[in-house]
Amino acid sequence: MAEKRRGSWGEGELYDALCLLMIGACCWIIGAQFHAFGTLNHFILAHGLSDQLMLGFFMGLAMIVVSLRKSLKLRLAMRERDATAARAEAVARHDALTGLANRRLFLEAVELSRRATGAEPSSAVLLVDLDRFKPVNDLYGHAAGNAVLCTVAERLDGLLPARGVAARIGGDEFAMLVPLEGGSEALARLAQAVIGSIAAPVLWNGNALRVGATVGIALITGEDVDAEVVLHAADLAMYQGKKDGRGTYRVFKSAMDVELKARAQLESELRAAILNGEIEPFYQPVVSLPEQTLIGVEVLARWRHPTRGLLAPARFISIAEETGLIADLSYRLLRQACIDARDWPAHLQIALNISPQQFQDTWLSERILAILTETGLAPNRLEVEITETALVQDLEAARATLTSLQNLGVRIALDDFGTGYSSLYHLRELKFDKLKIDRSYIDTISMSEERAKLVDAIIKLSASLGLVTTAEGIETNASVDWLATQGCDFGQGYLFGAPMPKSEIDTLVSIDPEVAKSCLAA
Ligand code: G
Ligand code: G
Ligand code: MN
Repeated sequence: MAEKRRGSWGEGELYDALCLLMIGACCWIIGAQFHAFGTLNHFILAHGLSDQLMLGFFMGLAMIVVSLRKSLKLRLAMRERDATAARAEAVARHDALTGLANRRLFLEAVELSRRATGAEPSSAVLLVDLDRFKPVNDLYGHAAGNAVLCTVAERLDGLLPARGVAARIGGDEFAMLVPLEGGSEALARLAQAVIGSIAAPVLWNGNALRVGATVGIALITGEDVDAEVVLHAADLAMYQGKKDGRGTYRVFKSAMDVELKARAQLESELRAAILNGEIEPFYQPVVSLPEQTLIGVEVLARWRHPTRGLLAPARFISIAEETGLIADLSYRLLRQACIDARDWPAHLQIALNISPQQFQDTWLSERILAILTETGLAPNRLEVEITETALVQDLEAARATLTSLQNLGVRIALDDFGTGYSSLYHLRELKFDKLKIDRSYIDTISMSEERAKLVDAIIKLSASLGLVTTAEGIETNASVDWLATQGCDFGQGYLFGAPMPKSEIDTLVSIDPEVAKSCLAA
């Protein structure tokens, strides 16, 4: 299309040409009027030039100017087109925000490197995933997030060895392609330097923004099928690093692939299991102290897997959390627990564990209320257990969610107390109803005087804030007696009963309280 147009007259060009021809003709008329051609005839030429010839000469001159102009314009247009194409190409292969290579260009570079590699790896890919980037974006806004990304890009670029490529391959995901010149030690040093440099705060509008990085490394070998495979391997290694506690680096090992496939399998099974009702509530007795009478239960998820048997939450809760299935799982569990609890004496309470992800949902209390209304369970029979991880993201949002739940009459327990990192801070800032002392403290009461003093201090602290206290993981008569003496209000643990299915807890609640007490202690 463009080729065809180049040779023919464009719009306006014909008009330009006619104008120039007119100007040529005018020059001739003026020249003839003033006898300018006579002088020319006299000096240059022996024979007289006819007027017609002079007219032809001026018209021809005009035509030459026309075609010169046209070719000049064409050349300019072509140059501009090439520049635009080059610019478009650069844009398509670079990240607009940071100016680093984008995923496409990076994959091309990895592919080139892979093809040039023999049996021994000669280069490596470092996948750099930012930790805690989302809170920066959420708390300070996108401009702050962008500032962090640009700074990270600069720092990576600064660490890049000669002939390396740095790229931004996703929202908060960066990658480096580096030659393996200094061996695995140099690679480890580079990974460490990347983690260290990204951990340094980014100054933005007077704020020190802090993110971290987890690095996954994959060596490029000739055996890799293509660049995507290399990147996937680095991704698996990075994922392992996140699991091992962030701010670290891991080098890909083929075992990771096996583990990840097993996890993907479990994930798809879990999806179906939730829909099929394979996740069922187990109930662990909670007793009052010092009477040791049953006052309620904690709801604990169990997966009745068709082939693998009864699975503990440690096997599937984290998967449910990472895949967003946790809310569905949890609400189904709550609905079942509410239905089960309707058969029990009305003073028995149920305690439900809520994940940090669910706590981010601003409709949490509405959803819980809907289930209570639907099943007819009184809100004051429900207790929600949250861990401190649920509170660190956004304190104001947490406060609003806590308050709206408490306004329904639902009580809030702070679970696993003593394992978080800012327990006192959250106790001061937010209003809870109960504090559950983590099992690890109760285990060690009998070990030393210091441990006992610590548990005693937690009980006193809780009382002074107007909260009641539950001790988790009670296994011996000695610890229950000691806890009761210190003023601990409630107890939970194998001494009173392990988590059990509905049929067993039904039996326990249906018998006479005094008999039940001896059953619990047995
Ligand atoms: O029952 P067990 O001790 O294996 O439970 C281990 C952990 O799993 C407990 O600390 C508990 O907090 C968690 N857990 C059990 N059920 C649920 C649930 O329904 N939702 C969430 N978020 N966590 C649960
Ligand atoms: O963190 P959370 O309170 O949700 O943990 C409860 C879990 O602790 C239950 O799933 C149960 O398997 C486990 N548990 C309950 N009682 C005891 C106990 O007495 N000793 C030990 N070791 N674990 C217990
Ligand atoms: Mn709990």
